[in-house]
Amino acid sequence: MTHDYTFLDADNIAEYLRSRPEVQGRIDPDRIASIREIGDGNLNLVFHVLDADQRGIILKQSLPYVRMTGDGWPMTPERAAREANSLQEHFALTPELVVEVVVYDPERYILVLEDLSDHSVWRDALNRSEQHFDVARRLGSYVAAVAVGTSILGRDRGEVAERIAETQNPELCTITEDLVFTEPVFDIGRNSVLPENAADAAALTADRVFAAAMAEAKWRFMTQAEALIHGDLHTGSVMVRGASGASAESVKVFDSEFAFYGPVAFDLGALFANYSFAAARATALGETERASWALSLVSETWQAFEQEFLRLSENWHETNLFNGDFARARLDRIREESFLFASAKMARRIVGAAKVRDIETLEPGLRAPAARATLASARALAANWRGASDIAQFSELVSPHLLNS
Ligand code: SR1
Ligand code: MG
Repeated sequence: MTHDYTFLDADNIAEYLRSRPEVQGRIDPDRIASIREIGDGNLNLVFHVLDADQRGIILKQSLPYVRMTGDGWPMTPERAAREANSLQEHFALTPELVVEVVVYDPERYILVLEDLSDHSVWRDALNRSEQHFDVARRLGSYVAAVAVGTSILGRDRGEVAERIAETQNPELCTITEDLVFTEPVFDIGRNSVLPENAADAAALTADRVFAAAMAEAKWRFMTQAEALIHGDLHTGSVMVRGASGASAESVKVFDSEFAFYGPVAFDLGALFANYSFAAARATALGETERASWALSLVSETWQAFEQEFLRLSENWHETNLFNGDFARARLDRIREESFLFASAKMARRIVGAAKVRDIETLEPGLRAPAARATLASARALAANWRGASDIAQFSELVSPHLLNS
């Protein structure tokens, strides 16, 4: 396959930086000391570049295919524009919680990002059994800021109409529609589980309640253009800085190439599912207290989301019809949808094509029970998401599976 733009590599990065005046003052392209490829996601190239004064920068480039599978799965590199655009909009709303885009290069699909190499990917920190406090709270307020600040609740309706048109992201949304909603129910040949989990996967496939829930989730994902959501807000899309056992010094959301105008609850559900993976892993490793802590993050994020959403509702765009009662009714709907989307996100990471290291790096004797517990949790949420009126119900539904009692 031929491509009409040059991919970044260690031999051409200095020259590239020299060609970008926007990076002057942030890094010296004539004194590059190190270049490391640090991309560990499913899609892109990511480089960390340091100069001789230890000043750094991140370069992220979209490939015209899915990195996870190679060039047999073509994918629009325009996703980099979606990411740059959404990061900039989210940064304007909550600069302390979103990575800064230094410059976006639409010809080579490159984002130059602030250097966060003193941070860890939160998933990696969790997988090292670390505990960074107050991250979940800050993520709840980030989701609320986006929910209001990019929607007709916080912006002029004409501007929102323009943004909905500008931020269409059908190729990436199709990945989600296939991998997250359809394929956990209908395997098209990309699914896999350990032999020990074959019966669990078969039970999921046979579960008509789960299938009906995934149909509803997919429909809502495809039709509810509420806000410019992140679209892939798992713990691998969050960086944290600071010592384990203390409040995080810094929390930064990144990697929003799946952003589009969609349901706010999709981002919350992604977080809740990933907290559940952390709990399943901790339980597998015998870390009982840490497992409970991981699951408690669901309430921490939700309460912060709710509090910030209600605070913003006092002064949002229209407070006549969209009054306090309306805000609370929205929260009721978002809560139950977050359970629904969490169910989808949990099942897809166990049976589907793109898995998570939380579970995958457990040795098979521990992995199979953790995967089984996660699937059972996904099915419990799918059977009970409607009318979920209290965030504590999330834990009540999944604790019997994810925690050792
Ligand atoms: C082909 S991309 C697979 C997955 O990686 C991303 O993180 C998204 O979750 C996507 O579904
Ligand atoms: Mg990603």
